[in-house]
Amino acid sequence: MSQPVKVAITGAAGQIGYAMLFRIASGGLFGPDQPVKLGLLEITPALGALNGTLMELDDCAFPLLKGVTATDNAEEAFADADWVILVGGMPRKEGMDRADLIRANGPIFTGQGKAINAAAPKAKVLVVANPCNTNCLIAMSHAPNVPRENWFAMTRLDENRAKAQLAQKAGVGVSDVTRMTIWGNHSDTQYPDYKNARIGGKAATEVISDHAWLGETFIPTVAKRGGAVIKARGASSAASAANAALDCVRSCSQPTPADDWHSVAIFSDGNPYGVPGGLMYSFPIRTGGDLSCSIVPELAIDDDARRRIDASADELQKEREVVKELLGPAV
Ligand code: NAX
Repeated sequence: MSQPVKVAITGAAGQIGYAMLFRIASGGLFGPDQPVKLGLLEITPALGALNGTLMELDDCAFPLLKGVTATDNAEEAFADADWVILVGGMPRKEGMDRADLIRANGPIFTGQGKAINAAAPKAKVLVVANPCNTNCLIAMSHAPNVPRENWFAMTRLDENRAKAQLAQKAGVGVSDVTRMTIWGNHSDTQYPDYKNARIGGKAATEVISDHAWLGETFIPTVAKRGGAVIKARGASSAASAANAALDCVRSCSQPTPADDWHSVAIFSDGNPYGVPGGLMYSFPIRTGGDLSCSIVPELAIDDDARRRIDASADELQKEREVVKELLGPAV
């Protein structure tokens, strides 16, 4: 058996953490032959709850799980991690707008960026905690030793939601939907790009003849799906978010199948689509044979798409402005 892969997770006692840990420990992330170690970070008051989760991990007797560290010390949790998944944060409370949430959560990512820089400079990092694009920018800015290519913010849940909507509308299985891009921010301004998506190898716009649905219903359904789940379930999307995080890490850790791509936010400097630099922006991404991620170039962008791509970039620039005092030297 190979050496264990270490995955560090923050907010490990939260809803998404709970939905994620057991799947990673059972081989659901790296496969049935890859041992894993976990580094779990929580705030001090949540360590008791995290201890209960540890007891359950013990009680699963997972053969692949070769060690768990549970702590309120970030450097200890991150030490020598191969992947760090930043899930922990403060949820939006009643009366808080997006800027309040950004200001409340920003400082967490200053400290965690520094801790990754010190304890796990070779790690790849996926930020899930919202606002995930801007939190990722803050953490990255405090980690000059960690290559910029190693930083990702999650839009995979949006991609998966978009694929499911298109598949249901077309009456096909989700694996028939490929080339699904989420452009921009993990927020209502995201652009789920059905115009470049394919269904069974054909343009989605050819397979789905109801263009009014594509233009008017599909995009807001995907963008507002999180709110719809909260309304129906009385709690936020935890299992599907955990699943998306695993999908995202996997897609960034293995070559992308020919003729497809995946969506994840990366640092926007030098992108081929005219998105301003200095942002964590979601693009169509292919992971190459050397496991580096690159933006799929030369996709058709019409005026409507351009407007949407720019609107999401504008929102991210405003978020960057809100946190400018929290940004470190690495951006
Ligand atoms: P929970 O409130 O259940 O869990 C968050 C956990 O983070 C708590 O256990 C809390 O103690 C811990 N925490 C708080 N501050 C911390 C710190 N400084 N260090 C370590 N841990 C800390 O939320 P949950 O439902 O698990 O959601 C977690 C985050 O994911 C939220 O920010 C949420 O908005 C975000 N989401 C992101 C999604 C995405 O697609 N990018 C979708 C799902 C989700 O909304």
